[in-house]
Amino acid sequence: MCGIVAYVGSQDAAPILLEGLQRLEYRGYDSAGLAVVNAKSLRTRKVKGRVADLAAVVPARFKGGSGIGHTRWATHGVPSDVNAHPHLDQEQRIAVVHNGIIENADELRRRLEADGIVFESETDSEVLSHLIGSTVKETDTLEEAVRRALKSVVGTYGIAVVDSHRPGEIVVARNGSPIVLGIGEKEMFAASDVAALIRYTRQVVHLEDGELAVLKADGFNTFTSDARETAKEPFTVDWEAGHYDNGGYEHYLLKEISEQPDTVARTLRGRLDDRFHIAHLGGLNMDPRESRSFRRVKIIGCGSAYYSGQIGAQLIEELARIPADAEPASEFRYRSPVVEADTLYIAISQSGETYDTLAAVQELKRKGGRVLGIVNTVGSAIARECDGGVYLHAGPEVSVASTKAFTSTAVAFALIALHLGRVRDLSPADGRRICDGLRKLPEQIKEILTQEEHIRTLAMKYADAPGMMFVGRVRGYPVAREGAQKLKEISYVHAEAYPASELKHGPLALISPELPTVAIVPDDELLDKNLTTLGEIRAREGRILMVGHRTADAADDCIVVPKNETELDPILLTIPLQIFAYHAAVALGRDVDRPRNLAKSVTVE
Ligand code: HGA
Repeated sequence: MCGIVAYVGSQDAAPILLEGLQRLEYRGYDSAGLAVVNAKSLRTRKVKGRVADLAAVVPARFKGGSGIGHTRWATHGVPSDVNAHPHLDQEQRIAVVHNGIIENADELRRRLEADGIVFESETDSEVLSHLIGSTVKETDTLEEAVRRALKSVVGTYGIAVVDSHRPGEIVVARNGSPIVLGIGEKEMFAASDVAALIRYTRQVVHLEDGELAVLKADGFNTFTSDARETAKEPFTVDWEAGHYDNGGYEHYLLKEISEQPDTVARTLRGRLDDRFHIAHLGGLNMDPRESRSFRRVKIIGCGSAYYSGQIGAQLIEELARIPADAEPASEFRYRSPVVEADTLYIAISQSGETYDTLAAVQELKRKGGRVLGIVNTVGSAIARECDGGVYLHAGPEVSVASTKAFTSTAVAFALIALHLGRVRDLSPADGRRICDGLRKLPEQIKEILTQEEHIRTLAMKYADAPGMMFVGRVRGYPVAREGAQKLKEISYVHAEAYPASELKHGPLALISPELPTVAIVPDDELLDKNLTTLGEIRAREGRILMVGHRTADAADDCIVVPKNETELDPILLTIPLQIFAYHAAVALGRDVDRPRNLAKSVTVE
């Protein structure tokens, strides 16, 4: 998704903006641009392509102590130099970068054109620079011009604005698309993601929807949309610049897969109680009586977060015996959901800014629902919006495809399920069994990682298949779905996931030597049924790669993972599928960390 960086201070803005934009590259984009203000003049550069292409056209002496930069992921108008941000007003006084979508852009454009304004680009965003440009002449401050202009805008935005008549000042505003301020020593930063700021400062402030901020070298002020000043408490981000490096790995994705023994340990740290065999999750903000009061759990998330939610639902049903299910947040928000007082809602988002999930949380809150968040980014919008929750502490996830955040989310669900179970009917013995199982996970993930070479060989063997089927039963089904998702998104090989029990009801017709099947076959009470399914695939000459706790004659190839407690096995079964997808993508020469058409945190609808 688009990225925004802004700087005001005593240094030249351009190198800082370019460095910040580079840090946002992981989010996916198609063009980049920047504008700096120097001695009352505005200088801009923008290109279709990478940040490196932008850096190549920015002259070495590009003076200006304040500026704004942008990486664009086109929603309105093709990726091109002209459509790249920043956009200027008619008099080339104002420059604006924008993340989000202006829904009434057509109507505003017609109005502005009727007033004689000529548009340069096809974007919805350009209406903002013209609106602000035509207002700024009538106002005393830039902030007032931005506030007035935004009153006629319908849609989502995170924006940063500079005015060549006011060097040394930047105005930012947020509605549905993140803006975070970074506080430096006699300099201020703003960005759509802390990744862009972390090299310069770890003191940050998140803007709320409807808020504006004025940044100057010596500080900042924040305001509501009706000009009331708001008090904001900065907090310290515990991620470091080094967390964003690739650590010597060829790809971030491989780095993040390999980090999982450590990231899982961090998700668990300090949360397992050996005396009462329960999970300590202070962030849930619920006493035991409240924790007991729910009769249902509804989990929402998008993409891999949704699949980890399916693992979570299974864990909660098994350990706490509360009916639980997961649903895509993107669907949930639009179907006018019935929100019940005795349902506990859990929203999942790595970035904490996923627009569809945030909108679903806001709808739930409007209807009085109790919502917990499982989020990786501390202080993010979803974390702030929820009544409580669990932070993953997995460190920044840079690669577009989720791996370590997926696994840590499943672990967080195991902790929630243990907690909800132990305040209900889960026995201390079972509580201890789950605590012990959770503790074993990091070592067992290490064991799986030692099989990378074996899995790489298998990935190369299967990578040229035109498509793959992934099947699993009950606990294995979300694992199959995530395995198929990982393969699709980074290798572009078509993959379908089905409950193994459904094969006979339709998709078995597809099975042939050309369509291999990845079968998730844990050693659980469904083992025999799963082995029967393998026999049925085999009888249709389907090739089988089995992922489970043993080998089987019916399978052509097997990946054997260490056994944990049955309820926790899905967490481990997913790891080889991440490695498989990674090596299939590498074998096919794909852009592993930045798959085509995708973006990291999806902050537009
Ligand atoms: N609508 C704007 C910005 C798109 C965006 O925020 N993408 O993540 C455009 O198309 O330029």
